[in-house]
Amino acid sequence: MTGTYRISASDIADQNAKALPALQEDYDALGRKLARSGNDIEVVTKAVAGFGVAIPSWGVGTGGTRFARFAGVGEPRNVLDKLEDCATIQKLTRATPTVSLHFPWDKNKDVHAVKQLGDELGLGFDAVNSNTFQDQAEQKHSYKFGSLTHTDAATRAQAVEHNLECIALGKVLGSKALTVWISDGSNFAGQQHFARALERYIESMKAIYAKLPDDWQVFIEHKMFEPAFYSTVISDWGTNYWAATQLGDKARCLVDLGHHAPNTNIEQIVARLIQFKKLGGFHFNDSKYGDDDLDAGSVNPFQLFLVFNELVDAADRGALDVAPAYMLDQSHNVTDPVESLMASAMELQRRYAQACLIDRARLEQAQAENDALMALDTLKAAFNTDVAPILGMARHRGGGAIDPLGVYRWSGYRRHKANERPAQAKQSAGIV
Ligand code: LRH
Ligand code: MN
Repeated sequence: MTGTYRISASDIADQNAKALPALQEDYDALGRKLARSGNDIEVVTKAVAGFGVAIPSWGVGTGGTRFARFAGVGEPRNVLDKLEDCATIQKLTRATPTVSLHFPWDKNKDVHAVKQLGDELGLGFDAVNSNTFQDQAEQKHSYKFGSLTHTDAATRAQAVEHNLECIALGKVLGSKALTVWISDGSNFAGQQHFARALERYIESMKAIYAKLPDDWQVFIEHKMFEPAFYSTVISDWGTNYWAATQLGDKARCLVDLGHHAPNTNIEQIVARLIQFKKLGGFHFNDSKYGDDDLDAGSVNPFQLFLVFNELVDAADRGALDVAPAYMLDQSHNVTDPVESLMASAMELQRRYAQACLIDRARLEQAQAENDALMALDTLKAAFNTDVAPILGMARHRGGGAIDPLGVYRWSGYRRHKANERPAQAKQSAGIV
């Protein structure tokens, strides 16, 4: 797109040249330290270089809550602007090669133009997300009382039709999965019949599943509450798992970390879904209270590390039948979304790299001998290892920035976008 500022490869190379000597020194020192415990730093660096997480298109603009959304400067105006920002995150971190779009938020008059820009920017498209939790202007039937589980058959059919449209858009983009999160539920006891609502859900999902291309998956996303505040139809991993078994092999469970009660043992849910061969993927974020959609690892980094411990353990045991889809799902209300998404992608890499450093023989022995202290100490030894040199070297070798945040701020990217993208008048509320 003419007149669009992009950070250049030579900008990154120039900045890296200054940072490389220190990085190399730290990398060599860490390599010697890890070698003493039998770890080859190059193995972990390669693993990190191969790690990718999808950017949520809806996370690139400033987010908000029901109370307010305080737009920043240079906000993306449409899906094409969003792709430019996603490409900047990938260019600097080399950790986010794909984007997950949300329809109709990312509707564009020509989806082929979206695909073309994605190709030009070297971005792929991960799962597409349907949206039957809001009413669109021209919509015939309202989703106020539900969508795929609505008591009215015409409303359910409309919701099914929307999901089929998302699949059609995804096929053009090269996506291989549809994520279905529905807000269906109730606010009062007695308002909804629990069993009948779930039966209607399965009936609707079967209609969507029947039209899923052979090489696609459908991810079912559970959530404890919000916007429904008494009951939610797909409220927990158990219901999610059962629904996925009712649909078939292409249906798998998506774990959004913020969709559980505080202090839920999410890593155990992950271990179960892996064991039951129904883990489909993740929406990574963090939370302290509800579905806060905060930056991954910003509240409970140890939990994030423990989730990756389950994933690496399963991969080592050959128990991961399908590679899970890694996606971020965050709302950036008070930070520059590009900075938060870069930090979050690198945080995932950090916890993954640390999980790769766990001495699994030592852990297994401690578990066999019920040596609880040694078991935790073995995990903490990896969690407390500063793997920043590994992440920096993986980025540098991949053509990314050794210091993404530093280069991003040095480039004045946001200022350039403020000039290119006139501020949109309306102050609104809501997550996007
Ligand atoms: C629901 C959710 C879902 C998206 C939405 C933006 O809370 O996590 O994944 O559709 O956020
Ligand atoms: Mn989510």
